[in-house]
Amino acid sequence: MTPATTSPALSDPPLLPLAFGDLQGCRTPFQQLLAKAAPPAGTPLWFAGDLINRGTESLATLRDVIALGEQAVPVLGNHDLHLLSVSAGIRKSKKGDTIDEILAAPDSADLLEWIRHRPIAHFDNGMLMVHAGVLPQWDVNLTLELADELQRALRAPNWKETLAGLYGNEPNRWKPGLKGIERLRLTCSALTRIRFCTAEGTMDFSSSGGLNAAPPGCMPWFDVPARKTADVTVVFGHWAALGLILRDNLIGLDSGCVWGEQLSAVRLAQQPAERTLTQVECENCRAAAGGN
Ligand SMILES: [Mn+2]
Repeated sequence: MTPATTSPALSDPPLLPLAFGDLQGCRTPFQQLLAKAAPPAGTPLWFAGDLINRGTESLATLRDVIALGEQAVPVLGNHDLHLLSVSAGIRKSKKGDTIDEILAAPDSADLLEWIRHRPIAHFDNGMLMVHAGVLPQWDVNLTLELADELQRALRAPNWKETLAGLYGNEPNRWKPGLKGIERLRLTCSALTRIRFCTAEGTMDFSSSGGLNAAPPGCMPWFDVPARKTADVTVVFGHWAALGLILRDNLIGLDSGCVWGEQLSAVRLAQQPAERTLTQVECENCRAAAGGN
């Protein structure tokens, strides 16, 4: 006879993160989506980058995310880096940008400091989040190592010099021997800008369209055969023209909120069947005509 057992006080399972697509300053859809998804208190809220720009409420959106404290886990996107570059005098503001209100805020320096110290990649429980994508030769460990190099460079005293050196399309292909600013630029291009590349992982930035707009010889970065991050689930944003994409090992979250489409959030269960999608429609959140 087995001794009677009382159920041990099982600790509650860890809360599954809820991952959001690119907010881009669309505060009302964000608040609506958060209310609709109604995650349990303390749920980690992941953000796939580009918290700000193009939408009408960049400053308030940024403040909302910062107010979440450690509950918020954002990675840096190209628009977030663009804001830092404009603030540092490295780049000029573009038509359609909605970052002036952040730059003009009384606590602008604190806001920019917070952005500059966000990670470039985040990995937990088999989920790898980056803003745009990864190169096929990179496994999770190498991706995190390269992201760490880049985020440390952006936190160093000479961060402006680094940031100024991150712009440009070359090198467009990974080589283990890459060093210095070229290595950082390649890392930044892949993690925050990539959409299409060749089977060999050579990035092509000429198209921001959907699957039917691949440059000759190119495919989406995630469809490269034998991609070394295929053994985890990659969570990303950035590619509004692609729209929401849900595969067992791939979660593309930019469903074009700022373009009047939807804002999406996915509960990041390990088992694909247990993942849940919540969406809200987005209207009138884009500030003015501008590029992507
Ligand atoms: Mn982006």
